[in-house]
Amino acid sequence: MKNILVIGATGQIGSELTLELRKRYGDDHVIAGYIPSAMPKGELKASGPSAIADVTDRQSIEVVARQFKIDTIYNLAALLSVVAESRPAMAWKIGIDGLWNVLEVAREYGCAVFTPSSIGSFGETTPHVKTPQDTIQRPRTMYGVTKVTTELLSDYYYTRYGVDTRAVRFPGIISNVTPPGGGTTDYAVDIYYSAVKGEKFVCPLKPGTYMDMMYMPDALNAAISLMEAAPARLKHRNAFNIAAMSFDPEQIYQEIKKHVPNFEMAYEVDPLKQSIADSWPDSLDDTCAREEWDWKPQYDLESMTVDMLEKLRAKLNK
Ligand code: VAH
Repeated sequence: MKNILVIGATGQIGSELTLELRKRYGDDHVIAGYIPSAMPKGELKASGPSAIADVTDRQSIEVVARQFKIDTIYNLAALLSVVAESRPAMAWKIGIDGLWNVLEVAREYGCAVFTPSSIGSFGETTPHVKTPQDTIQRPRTMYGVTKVTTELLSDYYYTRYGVDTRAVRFPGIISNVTPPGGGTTDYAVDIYYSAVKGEKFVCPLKPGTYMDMMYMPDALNAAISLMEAAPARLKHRNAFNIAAMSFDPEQIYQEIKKHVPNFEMAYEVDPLKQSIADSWPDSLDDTCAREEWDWKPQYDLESMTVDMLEKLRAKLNK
């Protein structure tokens, strides 16, 4: 039976991942790791155990690993791309000094580790369309620098010490539960909230800005399926390209308008977000994930939009 620690369990991915892992492995087998400034609340708090696990404090992770006999760590502690540009030192401290602590504890206690990378690990010189699994990665954002370093350090711990590290390169993730915080792709979540509230949406990215996106249920399934995959099949480890859909602001706007005919959108380009988005791929080639661990998304823009609007209407009507 697995005993799992989710570091960053109160974040956008962590909060839903923790609940999904509890469904699959049992509430008591999944520890919600948190920091005092972001305590678990609601269902996350009520559905299972939680403990302080500050990725920048190695001892706090070690105590949890020992106390709960942890054998798998999902490390989701990170600053996202826009915030990381304003706090580069903190982004490195959490992303890399934190990762070092996680990998050292994993080495000592025999834990498998999932630390996601991102399409943000690619840069201007990466082929933008159908970005290959193995290609140039020269990002110019601090977020991207931490994600490429995450991939290299995680692979190092696998090849040098045999630590079972695995990861995916997440695209922009769209969720109806926990709002995103400080990302370039946040617009693709905010637009649904504006539509449901009957507000005009002001888009920070210009038309034609294509990025890979994914609905949260697919993102959670990718992380868990990869960690359950037979190790012998994996030719890659850190990190797999995964893809579900690629769209620009105009396409997601038109898809929502099918359900909210009077929905309006205007453009007010945010230069930092635009420059980051322009440096990222338009679409990824995820053949390796499909071949090595049977990755397959369930949602596309049409089905995600139906579900997002339905879930947000229900949530906002409560
Ligand atoms: C961001 N949502 O925008 C995150 C993610 C690929 C996008 O890394 O920074």
